[in-house]
Amino acid sequence: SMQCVPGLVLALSSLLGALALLQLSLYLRVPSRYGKHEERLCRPRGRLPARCAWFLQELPSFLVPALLLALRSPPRLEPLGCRLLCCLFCWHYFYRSFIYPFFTRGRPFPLQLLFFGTLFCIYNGFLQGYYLIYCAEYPNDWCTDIRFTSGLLLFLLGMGINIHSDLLLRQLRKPGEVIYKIPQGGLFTYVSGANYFGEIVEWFGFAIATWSLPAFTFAFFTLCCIGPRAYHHHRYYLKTFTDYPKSRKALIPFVF
Ligand code: NDX
Repeated sequence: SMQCVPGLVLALSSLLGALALLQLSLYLRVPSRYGKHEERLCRPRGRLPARCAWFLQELPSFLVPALLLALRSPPRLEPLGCRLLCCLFCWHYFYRSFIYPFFTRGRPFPLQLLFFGTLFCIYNGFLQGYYLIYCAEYPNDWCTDIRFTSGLLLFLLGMGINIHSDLLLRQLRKPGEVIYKIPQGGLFTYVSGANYFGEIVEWFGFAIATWSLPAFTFAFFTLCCIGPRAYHHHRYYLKTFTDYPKSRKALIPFVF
């Protein structure tokens, strides 16, 4: 049966960190080509409806850690912290693969990015799940540690902001519509990338709660992946809408 190989965790985390830097260098200047940044010329054959694409792409990040948690023998019952943290991760990806896609009104998603996105979700789902189920060691009172409690609070706050902002974006369109409007309400009052801000807070909260290399590396990856995207969304809005609110920032309220 599977065991903890610390070198594997280190290697997979390092590669994830390297991918994060690669993303940063790729996407600071040009945005990743999906949603509002997709080239208009793209052939419709190279795309899948947003609903299927987000479901397929995000599902492995739910399934892989859930299976690792369920199938570990002997089952890991102690400490409670490990299972709780693994469940938090699965909970987010349950939302992202079973609830978010069902309601999305997004444009069809490019197959090529879907392929890489799926690979990424398998990779990261394995890394986070494997670490928490097979490697992590927490004292039995981890659930009352300030890192666990403050991290959990940030995670929940970020998830709340993320889900609320996803909802506000969705309500900008009637079913079947594919136009872009100025997002209003919630944290969109302050930033163009409110959903991204929530997601970043969420994963840094998760990193603090797990206090682990894989989770901090994933939070950093998220920052490098959707941070630049928030900046490109912001520029797109400024270019497209002359009446775009001048005080709104790209990603971090009042700052940037
Ligand atoms: N999926 C994370 N990299 C990504 C897919 C793309 O979960 O090759 C990472 C995730 C993947 C990426 C994933 C990993 C890296 C990849 C990348 C593609 C290339 C890259 C594979 C897996 C890569 C290397 C080099 C390392 C190999 O029509 P539409 O779609 O624009 O409609 C949108 C709508 N909307 C509006 N409607 C009306 N008016 C407006 N003004 C509107 N603005 C937006 O709202 C959508 O239907 C919806 C949301 O749009 P948008 O653009 O704000 O968010 P989106 O980027 O689609 O993300 C959706 C949610 C969001 O909550 C975000 O936080 C979360 O997913 N997310 C997204 C990306 C990554 C991620 C989280 C993470 O890293 N944790």
